Amino acid sequence: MNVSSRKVVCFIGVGSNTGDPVQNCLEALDRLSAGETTEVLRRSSLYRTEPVGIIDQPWFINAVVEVRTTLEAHALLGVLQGIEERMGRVRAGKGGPRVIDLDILLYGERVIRDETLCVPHPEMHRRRFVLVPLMEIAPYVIHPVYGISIRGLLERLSDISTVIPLGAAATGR
Ligand code: PH2
Ligand code: MG
Ligand code: MG
Repeated sequence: MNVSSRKVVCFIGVGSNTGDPVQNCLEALDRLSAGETTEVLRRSSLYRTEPVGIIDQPWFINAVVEVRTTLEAHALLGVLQGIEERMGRVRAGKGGPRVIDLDILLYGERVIRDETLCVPHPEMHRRRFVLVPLMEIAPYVIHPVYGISIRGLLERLSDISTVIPLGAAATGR
């Protein structure tokens, strides 16, 4: 196979807690599906989640999506940041309210640590709002740093913040 056409399966975290967070997440998913370089394979349910970190902010809607891409990891990050910008994201303080947040959780089995990108996402194994949706679509995927499945990470998790699946009726899909 030609190296340039090799595809990598990735998992992307989707989150929003301003405006209409359900619509914002669905719009981001539509934009990812429409992209020529990203093919959406599966998506989790949407979840209503208690804020983690800065707790004095609105609850989030979170989801995780499995994507196959021809893009190299930094190029994928650029595509995600482009979607965030076009959806009106303004880069305010770290961890505060946002119209849309698209994070690369896993990029195949690659481990990347540089100034612009940390993959696997450095917080993913600690966050219930990531692991619960990921468990829904990828329970057996192994975290390439810890060598533990998503199911295993969730069993060991100490984060007890609330994560509630939204009924299918609420999302209209
Ligand atoms: N994102 C954060 C900080 N805290 N809490 C929840 N529930 N969901 C998020 O997506 C989230 C958060 C920073 O990216
Ligand atoms: Mg984030
Ligand atoms: Mg982010």
